[in-house]
Amino acid sequence: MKNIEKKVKNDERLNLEDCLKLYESDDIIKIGMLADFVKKRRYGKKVFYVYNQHLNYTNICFNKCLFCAYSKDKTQEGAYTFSFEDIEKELKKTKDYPIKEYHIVGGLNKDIEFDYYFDMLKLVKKTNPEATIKAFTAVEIDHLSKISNLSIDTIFDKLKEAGLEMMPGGGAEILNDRIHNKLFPKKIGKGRWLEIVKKAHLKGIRTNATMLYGHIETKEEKAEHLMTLRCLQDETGGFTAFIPLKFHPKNTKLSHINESSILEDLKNISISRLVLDNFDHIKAYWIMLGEYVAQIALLFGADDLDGTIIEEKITHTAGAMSQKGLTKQKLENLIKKAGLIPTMRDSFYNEI
Ligand code: V47
Ligand code: SF4
Repeated sequence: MKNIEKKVKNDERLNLEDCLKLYESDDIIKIGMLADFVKKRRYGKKVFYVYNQHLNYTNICFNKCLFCAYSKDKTQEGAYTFSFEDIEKELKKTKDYPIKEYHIVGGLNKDIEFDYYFDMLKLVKKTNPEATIKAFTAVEIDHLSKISNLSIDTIFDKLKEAGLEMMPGGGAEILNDRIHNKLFPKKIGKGRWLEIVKKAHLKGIRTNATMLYGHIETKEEKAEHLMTLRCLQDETGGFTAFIPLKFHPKNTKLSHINESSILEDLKNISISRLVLDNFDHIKAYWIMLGEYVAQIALLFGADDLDGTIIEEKITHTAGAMSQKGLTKQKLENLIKKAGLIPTMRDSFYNEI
């Protein structure tokens, strides 16, 4: 730990061995203090949040990831796909709010054609040109390429034309073949996820990156995941934020697994801040962590709380106890009550 502390204070890069040592250590207070030191060195007391809205256009998905409670077959009760009228209705709900970002993701539904994706983005952009469209994970981009027979590069060109400006970080899960084979064999794995994200970066589309933790992964696999992302970031510089995602087991095929502890949640935030030295932002995603753990995470290395969300569906079908959305006031209060300064941002972390 002494050696790691020295490296952190001197702004030196931690290696794989250091990362494993951090995961093996029980000294959460020390790890948290170091991560908070790095966060404060960059941002002082500032904490970012965004006025955003999530739109989950369909929950029909054929991938059947074992950790997912959200996806349904099309004949199952509760299966839905938004018509454009439905999307307009969702957008109308927030017409009086200063939405700065739409986060748009959904399942892989065989009945939706490429034009739907294209026209959906155009509709959203036309309705609110002020907001950034952050849409589709690498998983959806791979699917779009398959159903349209277009190359990934062409898909990006077309989606950019329709209004796509950024991509969320989902679908990475744990970038590891063992986990891929066990938990999401039908979905794209490490190689394809990295290939698509790299292509996005080369097209000038910034993306986030995530890590789904708290299921069957080992410390070594988490460390490998962080190193892989750091390596791609060295190459492209196209990642904006990293978001550790806490696994929620309820209503999934992994419901026998106990939820991660708060200490583990904080450790994942802190270690990602310390190891991902080339990522500007570490997000404490309050939807999955819960409002109050997310608030504590702001003192353990996170500099961002994500946003207002309005209505979250994916984690709430898996038993999340947090609210489905928060007002600007509530987000600001969470930050202020931690002794920090709320800073409203756009998708690219420009202060508003
Ligand atoms: O890829 C699915 C995860 C992800 C469960 O980029 C689950 O700003 C927990 O990527 N328990 C989608 N997690 C969410 C996502 C995201 C969220 C917020 C912000 C951003 C961003 C990205 O949700 C999926 C998967 O890893 N997920 N099921 C579950 N039961
Ligand atoms: Fe489908 Fe995404 Fe759920 Fe996997 S996590 S089953 S890809 S909706």
